[in-house]
Amino acid sequence: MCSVCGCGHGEVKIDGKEPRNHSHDHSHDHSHDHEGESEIGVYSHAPGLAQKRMVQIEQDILAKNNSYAAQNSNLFSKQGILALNLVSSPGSGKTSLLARTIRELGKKPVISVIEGDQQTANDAQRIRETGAKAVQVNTGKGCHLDAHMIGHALEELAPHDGGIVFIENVGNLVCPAGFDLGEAHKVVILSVTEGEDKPIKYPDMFHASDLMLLNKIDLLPHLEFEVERCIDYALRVNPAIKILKVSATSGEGMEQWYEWVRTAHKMVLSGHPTADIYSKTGGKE
Ligand SMILES: Nc1nc2c(ncn2[C@@H]2O[C@H](COP(=O)(O)OP(=O)(O)O)[C@@H](O)[C@H]2O)c(=O)[nH]1
Ligand SMILES: [Mg+2]
Ligand SMILES: [Zn+2]
Ligand SMILES: [Zn+2]
Repeated sequence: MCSVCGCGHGEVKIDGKEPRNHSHDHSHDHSHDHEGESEIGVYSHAPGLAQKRMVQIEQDILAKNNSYAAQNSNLFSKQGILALNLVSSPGSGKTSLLARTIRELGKKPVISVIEGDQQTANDAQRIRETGAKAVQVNTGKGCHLDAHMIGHALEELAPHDGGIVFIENVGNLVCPAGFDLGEAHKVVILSVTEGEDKPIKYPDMFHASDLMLLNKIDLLPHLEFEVERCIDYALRVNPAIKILKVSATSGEGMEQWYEWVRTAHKMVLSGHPTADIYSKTGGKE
């Protein structure tokens, strides 16, 4: 849980600018108390802060986040949009995987992307090179995206009805697990260069995700990475998690991922609840 990440609202930038409508006449009608939120960031760093007060602050942050997440989720369901929240540690291949996915899934459904990073607009630029619309959210010192930032990013993105919105979270396997962005599913990407014990080191993230993509499998011949052990660890923390082995570089296994995305998209379009559609087939391939 992240109440000490210093996510001050003054620092958040959407495509390099202050979020639009920050005179508080938001088109998405979340009730705002930005000053209060910034204060929380400051208070949380105060030495000697009582444990009880910390817990209260965390609960307040999450309650506020959940109400923004509900608004995002309503917007997605009203527009028939599948929203997927991609989470991982830095460098596991999220942007590479997204760029390939956009190129190979084709023009329909229309895909657009919200890119989260502390600094730089590099990833949004990489996505735009595929022809897809992308908005960059820079979180400054903040180490996760929250639902409020996503609300503002959606104002800029104006996603297509019936489309897919991919959200690339800040590279961090800890606090993004606790922040619902209004997405249908969290998808955790773990690359084989990171070690097979990540699921038990960061169980909250693997527990919160419906799908795990084990990426960079093209490198397996060069590594001592035990795939089966990694899968066992993931299933230990989340018996319902679906696991696919992929390589964003070679393309191996990517078709299964596209199939998963297409099925999730169909579920949204047909108005079915999407939360546990894969649990029936969960587990190993
Ligand atoms: N060998 C290999 N390298 C990959 C693969 N996917 C990504 N990479 C490389 O891993 C590095 C980080 O990738 P990037 O997409 O920026 O990761 P992100 O930080 O999660 O967005 C880059 O050098 C990519 O070329 C893969 O499947 N196989
Ligand atoms: Mg990236
Ligand atoms: Zn706002
Ligand atoms: Zn954080």
